[in-house]
Amino acid sequence: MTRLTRRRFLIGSGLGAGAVALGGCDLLEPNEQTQAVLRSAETLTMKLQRLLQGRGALAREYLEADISPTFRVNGTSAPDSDEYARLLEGKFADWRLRIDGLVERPQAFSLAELKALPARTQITRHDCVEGWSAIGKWTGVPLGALFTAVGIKPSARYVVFHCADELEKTLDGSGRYYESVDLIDAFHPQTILAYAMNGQDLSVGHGAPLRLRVERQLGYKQAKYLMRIEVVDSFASFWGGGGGYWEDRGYEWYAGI
Ligand SMILES: Nc1nc2c(c(=O)[nH]1)N[C@H]1C(S)=C(S)[C@@H](COP(=O)(O)O)O[C@H]1N2
Ligand SMILES: [Mo]
Repeated sequence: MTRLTRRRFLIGSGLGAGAVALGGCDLLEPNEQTQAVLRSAETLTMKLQRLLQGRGALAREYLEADISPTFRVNGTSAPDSDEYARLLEGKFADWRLRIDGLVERPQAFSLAELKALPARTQITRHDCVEGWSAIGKWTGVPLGALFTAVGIKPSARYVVFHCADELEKTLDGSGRYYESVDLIDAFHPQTILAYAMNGQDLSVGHGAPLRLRVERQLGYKQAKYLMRIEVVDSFASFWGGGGGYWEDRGYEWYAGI
């Protein structure tokens, strides 16, 4: 009888738990190599789980009374393209958020369509690397819900946010603002595409008509003036390859806080 069938026999024969346990112990052949592998796998699982749980944890949320009376406008304060001027003029009725790349059903959402979806409101602290912070209330659509609607392909790994503004004027367009996050942040419950701030439509300064809020990361990840969301398996081919405007200029891609 092989060891495996003997164990099956013991379990299947209706013997008491003690007998099964004893049989189980009996069967364990101390093999140092196997045990080392099991131990290292366990350590890896634990580390990964801690890492993932850490990444999944919520950012602190504040009370209405904590909202900062003033919230700085930083970086671009108004995209200066003709296209943006036209969209603003039309109160963004012609603006569309395109979602494409590695998705099953590429789609373009109007602002009205986004506002009709279930919303989330959160009061959080924005921390800019330049050394200032402000607490604001953000309302928008959870990014994960949009991805559930368009369907993410199995090869998807990152989400690239394309913005309307050029922060640096360059001939090749490399000064256009963009950002990216991985799928853990994309599906984080506090990752929203915000169309309102402190209970009002997003102002031009703060990123009208739509901006990203990814609350476990620093200010430069909070891309304003969203035009297009592209799901990709790598961001290496975008501009400097760093995954964002500031990343291409030396900042960290994962700007955790
Ligand atoms: N499109 C775009 N998004 C952007 C920026 C920018 O210049 N353009 N600046 C970033 C930086 S550094 C910060 S701190 C915040 C500022 O957001 P606020 O203007 O609403 O304060 O937006 C981020 N997102
Ligand atoms: Mo910033």
